Amino acid sequence: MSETEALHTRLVGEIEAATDLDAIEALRVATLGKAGSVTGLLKTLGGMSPEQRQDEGPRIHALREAVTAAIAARKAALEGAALEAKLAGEKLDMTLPAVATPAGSIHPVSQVMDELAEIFADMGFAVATGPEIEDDWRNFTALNIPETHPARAMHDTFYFPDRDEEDRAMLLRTHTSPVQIRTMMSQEPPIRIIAPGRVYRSDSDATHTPMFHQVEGLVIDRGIHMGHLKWTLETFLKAYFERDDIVLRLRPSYFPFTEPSAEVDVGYKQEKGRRIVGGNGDDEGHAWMELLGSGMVNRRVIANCGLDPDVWQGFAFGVGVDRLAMLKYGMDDLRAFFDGDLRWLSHYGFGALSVPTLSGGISA
Ligand code: 2NL
Repeated sequence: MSETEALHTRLVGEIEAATDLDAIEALRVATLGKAGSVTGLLKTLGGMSPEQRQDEGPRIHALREAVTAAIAARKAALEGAALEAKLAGEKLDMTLPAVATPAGSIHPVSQVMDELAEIFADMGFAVATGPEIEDDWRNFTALNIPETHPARAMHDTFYFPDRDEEDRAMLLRTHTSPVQIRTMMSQEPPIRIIAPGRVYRSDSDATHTPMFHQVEGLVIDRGIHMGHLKWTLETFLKAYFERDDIVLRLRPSYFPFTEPSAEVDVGYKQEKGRRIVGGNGDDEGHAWMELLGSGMVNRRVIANCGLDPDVWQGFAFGVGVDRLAMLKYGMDDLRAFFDGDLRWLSHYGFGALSVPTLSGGISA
């Protein structure tokens, strides 16, 4: 047996006997490393006579291949064993009952969004979602918000430094309207959707956070008018505030994406320093509070989405989810919504298993 063959037998034996990954790595360095024994043997080939090389060359190359393969095989075996041991140690039977009561709770914003989905589902609305990173065409242009509109200014909108593949400016959506634009462009009317989600505006004080939650609603069909809008909002608010004496007042307003536009006020009264929604705002002790923006979808918006505004009409509305939550559940500071304070969450949070249903109670 040649020296090379003896080395071959010894090295493969040592590799197969290695018991951990550190030992394997040490053997790799000692054999195939820059100053390794196998590397050293390969270097001797250059100084050999052609006959010697023809004789010794295949043996040395076979040695290198065998050592490489043995190291890979032993390494894989050791890694597999380590993973098996780790998995065995971490084994958890998910079918066993919980040993502790879940400590988490449903955030009021999530609860209210679940309530809204349930209420609108009963009126035939689907929930639509879309990306929070949008382009300025879907967020502004399609909605008939002109280039010079103040909402477009850097001051209100978070822009990204880069443009997208279509060379449109990228931004954090300032409202969920682009979700409705996407729906109108991809779905045949009739359309009945609500679009709840996070929106972003460069604004921060006691009543404004740079991220907040909005829900918008959109109906597109033939012959839609403001009567449908008012009935829908009235039915929604009665279900949401869980009382029948909700009185609405529509005031003429202006939004670029609706024409005509109406601001929707709701009657309320002050009780123990807190606003209670309900009753007629013109009655003794009652007042009106602005709650929603709404209107008939502007013909130009319908046309921008590739639909014929002579065939399809619709209404739309938008309302702040955080504000809806505060009004119903009595919080007075918006900023506390996003502090992650466990005391606040355990006080205002909802049980993870209490799902809002119209039959079982919307805020059960
Ligand atoms: C507000 C205003 C509003 C809409 C949102 C909308 C969406 C499309 C087309 C037309 Cl795609 N309109 N959304 C309409 C009116 C008002 O929100 O003050 N929200 C708190």
